[in-house]
Amino acid sequence: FGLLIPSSLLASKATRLESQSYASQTKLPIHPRRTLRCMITEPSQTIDQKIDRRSASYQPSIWDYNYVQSLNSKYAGDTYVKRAAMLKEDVKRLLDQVVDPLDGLGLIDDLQRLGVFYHFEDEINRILESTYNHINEGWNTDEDLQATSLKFRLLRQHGYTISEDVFNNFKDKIGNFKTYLCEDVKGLLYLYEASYFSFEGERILEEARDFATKNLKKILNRKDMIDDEDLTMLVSHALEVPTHWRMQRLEARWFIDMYERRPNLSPTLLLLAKLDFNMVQATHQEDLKHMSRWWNNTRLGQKLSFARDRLMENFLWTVGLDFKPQISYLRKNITIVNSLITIIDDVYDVYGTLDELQRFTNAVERWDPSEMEHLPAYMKICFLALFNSINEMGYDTLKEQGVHIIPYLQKMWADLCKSYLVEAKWYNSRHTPSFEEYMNNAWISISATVILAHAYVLCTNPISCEGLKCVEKYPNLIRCSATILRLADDLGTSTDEMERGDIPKSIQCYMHETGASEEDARKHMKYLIGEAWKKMNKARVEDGPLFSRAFIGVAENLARMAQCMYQYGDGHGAQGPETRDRVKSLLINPIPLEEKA
Ligand code: LA6
Ligand code: MN
Ligand code: MN
Ligand code: MN
Ligand code: MN
Repeated sequence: FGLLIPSSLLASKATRLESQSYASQTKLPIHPRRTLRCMITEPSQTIDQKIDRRSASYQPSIWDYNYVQSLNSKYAGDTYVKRAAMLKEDVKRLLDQVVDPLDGLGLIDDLQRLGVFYHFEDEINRILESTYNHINEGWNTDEDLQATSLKFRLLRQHGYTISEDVFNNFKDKIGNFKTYLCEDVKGLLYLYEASYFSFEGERILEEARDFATKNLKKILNRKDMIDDEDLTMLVSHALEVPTHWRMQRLEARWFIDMYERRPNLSPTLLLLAKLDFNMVQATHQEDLKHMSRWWNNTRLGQKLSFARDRLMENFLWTVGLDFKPQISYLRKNITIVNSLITIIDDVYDVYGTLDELQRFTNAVERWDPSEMEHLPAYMKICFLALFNSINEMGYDTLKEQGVHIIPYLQKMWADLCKSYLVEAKWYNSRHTPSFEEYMNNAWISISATVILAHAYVLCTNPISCEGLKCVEKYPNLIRCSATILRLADDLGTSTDEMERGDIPKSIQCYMHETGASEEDARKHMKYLIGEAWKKMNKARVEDGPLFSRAFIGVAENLARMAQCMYQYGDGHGAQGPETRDRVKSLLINPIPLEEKA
């Protein structure tokens, strides 16, 4: 079977084949092995009745199709484009007028948190460049903790080389942070945020994080030390999750409200942030509506009633991966990838028998639709949806760039299915792996490798052979992102998974191996997430030359989105109030704006 045929063609070819053999049944001798019955999809009940299958009792989607289609933001289209362009010019002027470099860095920090930084990349780079050049002439040792921390954080974030030694200025003779700093709330807050940019083994930043965390917690508990309500909110928000780990769009939505409370705010910047948020949201709504029609058309939601019907959540992940309006193409395709992952994961974890799963894995490894004859009806539709969707993405890339990526994407899916099968075998043999044995498989079975491989080809032009080879070897950037997704998912979902019947996950394997309590095991997983972040901080600099900034951002954002989705439990599957509210504030409700005529 040719691999380069777009799915529209494949689909019609398949139906034609089927109807031809159906019509020929009476006239021609049937091939002895390939009987007609294999070609016709059997009603699924005939198999279901015989086999005792697990159920995850997933609820139907709470997001009504017609409701999603009715979303209609007034910020769509060109109406507000001129207005926003004028505001952007005003903000550029603000950036150009900056005299004190520290003011410039403060402004960059605000632009990032407000979610409008992507309009000012040149201006931001210029300010950072000049800050960096100044540093090389010698660090100003009179600078306070807030200034040093901000400088350090922004420079590291943007890939400049800067040593943790800059914080030595704040230590006394025996190497402790100076006592007066314990009451410098802003300094501690900025030190805390900076410490999350550390690499493995950086002792000073490790101490800095402990020192800042401990003292900020103390301050929050003592009302006499902090009478500024806004600062209190900023501190408790940071202690909950540091900015570096937060999903950008949610952070923007939260920070716009915080910024509005600031006494010396720039009204221009505030207005731009609100308007831009609403305009970006309008683009997201269009993407969402498009993908909701796609999902509805596949009818996978109805046909695989045992699986999670979670188009909205699958789309929300993609907003976390990259929110920028111009990359709808990536969001749409990754929504397809996520939807396929979500149902195929349920096939392996919940519904399929070991024998069926073996066959499905085999079909994906061979990437051959003729293997479908060995699959039960529910798997046929699953396989063909996967096969057609991935081939169609491959066709697009071939069309646009002349690069043939299907074998490479197919390998990622085969690796994923093989890792799913390993878990299914463990389940069937009641095997409890060691923590290491579990993780060696689980960082693949969480599907980050598949998501990121697709993201790589979707956001890279031109795609290079070296780049593809590098992704295929799963560099640290991808490994760390995958590890964080796995551990965060286990923290959020394993309680339910144990209840419905699943293999022991990271927490349970660790408890089994070490005798730790569940509480301690969970603490350990959170610690490992922190360590993976440190590795990723390094990887994004080291893998930098091979990958675009856009792709590095997606890999980091996948980790952020994982920590967001599983912050309060299973935000992906369970449809709890947190995800619902997040969907509403990010995708449904615009920020109220008082309009001037
Ligand atoms: C989580 O389900 C799930 F579906 C994923 C594959 C995680 C991320 C997926 C995206 C972005 P579950 P398991 C679609 O907790 O079985 O069932 O690996 O995953 O623990
Ligand atoms: Mn699962
Ligand atoms: Mn699974
Ligand atoms: Mn065969
Ligand atoms: Mn899980």
